[in-house]
Amino acid sequence: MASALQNTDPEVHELIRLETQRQFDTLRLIASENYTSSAVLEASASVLTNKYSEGYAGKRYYQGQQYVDAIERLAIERACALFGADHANVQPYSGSPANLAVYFALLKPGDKVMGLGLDTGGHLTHGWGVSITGSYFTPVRYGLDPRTECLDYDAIRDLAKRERPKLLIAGITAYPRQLDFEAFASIAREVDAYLLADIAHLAGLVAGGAHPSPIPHADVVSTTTHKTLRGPRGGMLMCRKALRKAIDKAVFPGLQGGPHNHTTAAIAVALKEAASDEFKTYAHAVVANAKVLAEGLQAEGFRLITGGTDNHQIVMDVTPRGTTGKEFAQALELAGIVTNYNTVPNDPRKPFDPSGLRIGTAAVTSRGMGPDEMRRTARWFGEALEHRQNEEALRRIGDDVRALAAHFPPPGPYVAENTPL
Ligand code: DSN
Repeated sequence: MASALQNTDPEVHELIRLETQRQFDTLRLIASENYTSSAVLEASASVLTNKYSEGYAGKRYYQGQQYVDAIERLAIERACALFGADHANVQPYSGSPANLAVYFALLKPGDKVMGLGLDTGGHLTHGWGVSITGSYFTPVRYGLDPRTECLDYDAIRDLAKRERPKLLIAGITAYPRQLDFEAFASIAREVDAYLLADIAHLAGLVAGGAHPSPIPHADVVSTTTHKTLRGPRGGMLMCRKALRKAIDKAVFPGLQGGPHNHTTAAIAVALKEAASDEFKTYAHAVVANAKVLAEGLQAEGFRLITGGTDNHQIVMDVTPRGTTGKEFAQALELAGIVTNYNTVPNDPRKPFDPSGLRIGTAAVTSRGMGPDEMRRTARWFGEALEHRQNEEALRRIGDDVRALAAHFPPPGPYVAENTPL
């Protein structure tokens, strides 16, 4: 029987069907992507999308909140319990608005913010020039040790003492090593700055005990909910009790209107899932898979930034192999392996055609893939490099990738016989 969507809008239905198939057939190695559970998707696609709820539980500007209040309270309680936080705000629409709310809560325009440069693995909202955070505030950027390509906490401390930022940000989008939140906190204390830990990439690893937690160290923690945490597209802030009012006020009414209640419900479900023993096993498997994949890629002759990984990410410079990030990412996609091209530290090339690739193991681990599949994947990278200008050979690799993927159905509305929806 045709679905409501199929009847109303066969065009959109067909595009979603094709995307579902693509997600099933390919190895999704984009470090910020994942597969949510069917339960998360169900909450996200619920009638909660029909409700307006400006305000917070118990203090809304619209009537009819008895169930929405309960849902938002559940999400907050689960976030606080899972991460050990004093307070959580689950309303930010995503990671960028969450970070902007922190700026609005703690800073005045023009104040100094110090974060990792986008070109060395930070985020746009950590004070990069094209972002509002780099134009309405005064950015100071720390980088990486040129020799190890790792964070150099002594250099960060020296810079912070010279520049005296009001906000220090510990956060990454393309950096394959653990963050030392304790070291960041001691630097922030020394210069009397607030510490924001942006764990958008790391939240699932933190929740599952596969990465140290920033909670005892940071004044505010921001995150998205859809990367390693495996929830819906959304954002979340956690903070010390003393900042609760300022953070809540900055999210609403400071920056946003009505919260997306369907997303809040889906976040609540994801947080329940993330509190399970199964999720702890998952988080550790994500890191273990990244390490095996990194070793395999090195065996294939690829140069990895920092020489390896201890989170879910691998960043590699492919220019020593005679290609560029963009050319290789396009070749890999023909071979059924989906990544994103990325700058490498001190990249002489432009961001739209950089020297590197960023890959991550959160999504393939959600499919139940393990070390054997990671070793196989590393060999496919080597084969795709060799045949990068041979579309037919790349598509043949794609057939093998699809055959492997069929044995690992992801969570969500996919079925093993490869006929989703
Ligand atoms: N776009 C996200 C990522 O891919 O890391 C960060 O916002």
